Amino acid sequence: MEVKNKIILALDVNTMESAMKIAGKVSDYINTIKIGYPLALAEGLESITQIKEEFDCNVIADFKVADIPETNSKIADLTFNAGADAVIVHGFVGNDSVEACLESAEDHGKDVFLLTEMSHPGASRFLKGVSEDIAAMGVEMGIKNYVAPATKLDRLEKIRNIVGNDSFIISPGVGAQGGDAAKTLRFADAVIVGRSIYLAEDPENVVKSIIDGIKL
Ligand code: NUP
Repeated sequence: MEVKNKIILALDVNTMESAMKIAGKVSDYINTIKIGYPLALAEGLESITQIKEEFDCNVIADFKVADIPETNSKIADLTFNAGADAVIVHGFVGNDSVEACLESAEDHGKDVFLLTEMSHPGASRFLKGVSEDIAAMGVEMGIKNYVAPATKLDRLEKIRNIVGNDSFIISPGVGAQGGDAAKTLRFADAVIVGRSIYLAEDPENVVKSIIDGIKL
């Protein structure tokens, strides 16, 4: 996926109105938007279709799909049919569940991002212990797209070493969760930024300053 300025906007707002407004303010700089449960549950899968139509951007559906293979297939099919270019899938559920999403992605000509370790402190309790295995499973399965945390650079680096330089890593946790964009991009290909942009009085300015910080 080609991510303009290496920034993915996490559009975790509750109404289509504010989603459109915020995306509109940064659309000169951002071509990839991540839509997760907040917007999709509030406004339906239509939110994916509408954002894609309005901004002609990449849409990553952050549904952290984590069910049995048969259910995962249905979730992935519905997500891709709504227009998402990629879906984020949990790795801890195992290879058959992930494979179901990969098959759906292949049928639709879309992508899967495999979630390895998460960015919040609580992820250290369970996920940290298995995230390197999850990344290794992804490599065995031929997966090229990964999610790994910007808040734990040592973990991000480890996961980069496992998935290799030809894989594409997107990294959440920059800004509100304390991660730094430039440092994160030493190991990741793009950063995911939500609250620091969509809660800002001037979202465009925040995006511009992230871009300046990355160039340093
Ligand atoms: O490990 C993860 N951490 C994380 O924050 C995996 C994620 N998908 N996310 C998502 O990234 C989270 O749900 C939110 O949409 C975004 C980060 O937003 P913010 O902390 O910049 O507001």
